[in-house]
Amino acid sequence: MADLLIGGKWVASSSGERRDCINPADGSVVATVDEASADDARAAVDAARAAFPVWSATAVAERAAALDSIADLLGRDREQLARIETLDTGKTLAESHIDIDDVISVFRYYANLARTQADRVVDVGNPEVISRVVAEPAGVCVMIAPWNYPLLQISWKVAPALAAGCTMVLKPSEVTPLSTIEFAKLMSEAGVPDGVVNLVQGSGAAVGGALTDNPDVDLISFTGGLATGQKISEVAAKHVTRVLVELGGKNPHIVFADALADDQAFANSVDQVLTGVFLHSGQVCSAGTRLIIEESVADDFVDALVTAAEQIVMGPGLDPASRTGPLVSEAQLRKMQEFVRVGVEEGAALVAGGRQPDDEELASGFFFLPTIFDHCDQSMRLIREETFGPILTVERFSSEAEALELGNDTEYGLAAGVRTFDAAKAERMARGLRHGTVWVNDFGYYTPAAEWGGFGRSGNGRELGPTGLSEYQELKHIWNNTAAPAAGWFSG
Ligand code: TXE
Repeated sequence: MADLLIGGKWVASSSGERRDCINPADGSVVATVDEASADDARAAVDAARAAFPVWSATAVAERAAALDSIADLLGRDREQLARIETLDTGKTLAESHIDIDDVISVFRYYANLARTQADRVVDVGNPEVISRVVAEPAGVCVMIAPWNYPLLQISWKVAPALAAGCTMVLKPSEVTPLSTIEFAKLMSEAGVPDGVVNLVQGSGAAVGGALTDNPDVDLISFTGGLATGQKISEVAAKHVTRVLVELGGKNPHIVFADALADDQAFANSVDQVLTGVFLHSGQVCSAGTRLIIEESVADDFVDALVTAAEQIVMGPGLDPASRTGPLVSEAQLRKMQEFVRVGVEEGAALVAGGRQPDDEELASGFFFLPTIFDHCDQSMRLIREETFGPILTVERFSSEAEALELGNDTEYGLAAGVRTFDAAKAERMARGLRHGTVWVNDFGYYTPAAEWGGFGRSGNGRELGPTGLSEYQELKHIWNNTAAPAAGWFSG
């Protein structure tokens, strides 16, 4: 089977190279796929360029119908896609189902939004002039996705770009390409013309490099690590290519004492702090990795967290008993081990996890126990750097001002949580936190209709919501003078 989609044809890599996809739960090879070359990447951009005049001129109603068809086909293939996502990423099947459902709702949302977009009429003070601002497709887009939410992240880019009339080249993470390959197979069945969506999977340096260092690309949309985002932005600047980057976070979850007023509130807070950080083994850009808790309740709360963290059932994602799966790769496992070493060296108190589980049956997988470090402070690497794994740090505060200062003391600014039943305090905190999403007495939720993105080094631009569509559009002002007199400037 050839796994690269270029100009509507499934082709093998021009270099003949292939790459193994590893099941993180046991280290076995799940599949072997074509590894694109830089030439393949350039050919994919050419194919997207060739398809642009057709797709950009297609009626919006037709484009919206294609998005709805994609949603239908994703619904039909939901089980198969969820299984593939679990085998490739390690996440539990329940999480994969949630991902696929989210992908479907994103396609539905943009199908509907595209249908309701209207030109903006501008009153220029002259009834003879019809002045309109219209949205045109941005052009040929390159979509580069990470490995934690492969299909979900790419869909947040593909759905609005298709709705806008753009053509594109997808590059999933080389670690988890399988669900994106299956997704691309649905394009022609959904009525998307050949060349509109192209797919080249392969390494960041070779394939990603050839896609981004290309003057024929109009827009790059990237989700991944900060260092890679910086590299891509530099390359894009050379060609003045538009760049949208989502680069992760170091997200505070702030708990005030009043949020733990009774047993139920206490239990809910423990549950949400735990879920916020340990879901998908912490490999979530918006994971609540920094617990910032009011001093007076900190000891009791941390004790309860440790007890609950030690009860989390780890196992292969396909086992319905597993509540969390392994890390995505051996590289991420090594990274967690290094962060634990650093945390201990820096003087943080390791109170839970910090190592692989003892269970022999999990020994060949990339499992890492939910880990908690108490008594952390802002000087630590553990607090400042994105760990992107199951590591929770604990800091304490004694005033609202201090809580806000700690919450904002990060170069990132993606998401934050605040727990308090004092409505005025909640509002002050929500407005004061310099993060793209703030959850009050809840954590982790988003909706296709609300913008997602970060302040600071969490990136630029927004995905989802109406802005998620306009990012893939260029605005054009059309001035039509229906009774234009001579300008008279030079002709007297
Ligand atoms: O990501 P990379 P990695 C963070 C997280 C993680 C760290 C590194 O902290 O530990 O990043 O993960 C492609 N030109 N996040 O190394 O390298 C690459 O092939 C063009 C946060 O896996 O950023 C893949 O498709 N593309 C995050 C994508 O970039 C390049 C999700 C992401 O890989 C490239 C994942 C290049 N020069 C990791 N180099 C989030 N924001 O959710 C790599 N790529």
